[in-house]
Amino acid sequence: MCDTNTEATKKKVLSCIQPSGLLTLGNYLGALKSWVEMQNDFDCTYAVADLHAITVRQEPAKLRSQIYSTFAILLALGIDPEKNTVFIQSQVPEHAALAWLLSCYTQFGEMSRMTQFKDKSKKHPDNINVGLFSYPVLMAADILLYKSDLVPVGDDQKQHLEIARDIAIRFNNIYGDVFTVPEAYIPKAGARIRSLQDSSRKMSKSDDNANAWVAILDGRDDIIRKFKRAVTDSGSEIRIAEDKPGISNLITIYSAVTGKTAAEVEREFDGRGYGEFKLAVGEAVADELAPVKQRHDEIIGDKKTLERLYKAGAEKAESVARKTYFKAMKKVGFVL
Ligand code: AQP
Repeated sequence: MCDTNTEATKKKVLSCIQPSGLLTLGNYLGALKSWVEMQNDFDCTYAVADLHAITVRQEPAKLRSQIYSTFAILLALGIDPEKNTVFIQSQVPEHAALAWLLSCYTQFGEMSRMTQFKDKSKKHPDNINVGLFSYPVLMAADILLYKSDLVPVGDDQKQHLEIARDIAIRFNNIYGDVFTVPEAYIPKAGARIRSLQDSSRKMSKSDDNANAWVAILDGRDDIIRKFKRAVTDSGSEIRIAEDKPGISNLITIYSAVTGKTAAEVEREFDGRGYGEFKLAVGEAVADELAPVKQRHDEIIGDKKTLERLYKAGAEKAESVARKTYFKAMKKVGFVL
């Protein structure tokens, strides 16, 4: 990326991750690895999106531990809390407050078109709550509070970023230049990782089948066992192909972890069987994740430092968020 960037001219990036389960290899390869890289080129704000996580019912003790753990993983990966703003969303009340304001500038019709709401409603038919429906407005608040220029998005989030842009433009058209209109950013690294048990689905931390995903904090034996059990396809050749979604997924993972291209991986395993390949992928993933787990465990073990860091992160975030929120409130006509 551009090395003429100075601190003052660096573009602002906002990215969030939900503590709705144990973070997976999918979260790591698809998002977190590029978060680490982005901190060198951008002014980054990273949040543990715990408010978003309760659109699906969470067990309180588990949620709390997942929030701590997610925050600790960000630090364990090498995201620098001094250089960036790293915080827990619910500790900055302006997120929920701005979301209410923005929801009054969002049309029911445009929200009804969100495909993720339709998908998640099908997944949780007994809990189709209003928060699940208005989730993109909270996401718009997350983005707009920090005057974010860029938001890294995968395919599943493009529609939500569009809504954030539409809301910002609509608000600015009424009240003047209040919000920065964000752009989508497609990070260089960003593999889409599929479930190890059903290659038609993405690897998801909320998947009930624990063999379908690898947690960043899984131990070596568990990781290798899950890869040994991964579904593969008919035939025995190790190559990327549409009719080989299981093996293609494993090649994607192996190449993301080792830095080898898919063609190099195919050559390396030419003539060797699925069993040997699955073991190699498991070992490579275990090697990659082991230091992250070790560092995470150290951070989690030092509660005082952890607390100091997330409180400092929230203060830093709020000092920016408050300004944007008050500006919007004032424009609308509230008494401050
Ligand atoms: N399988 C994946 N492959 C690549 N990237 C992925 N991401 C998630 N799964 C994969 C990326 O991780 C970032 C954070 O995601 P999130 O936690 O905010 O929500 P999500 O996309 O809904 O992730 P999950 O694991 O599927 O969570 P649940 O099961 O709670 O819905 C995003 O950048 C996402 O693209």
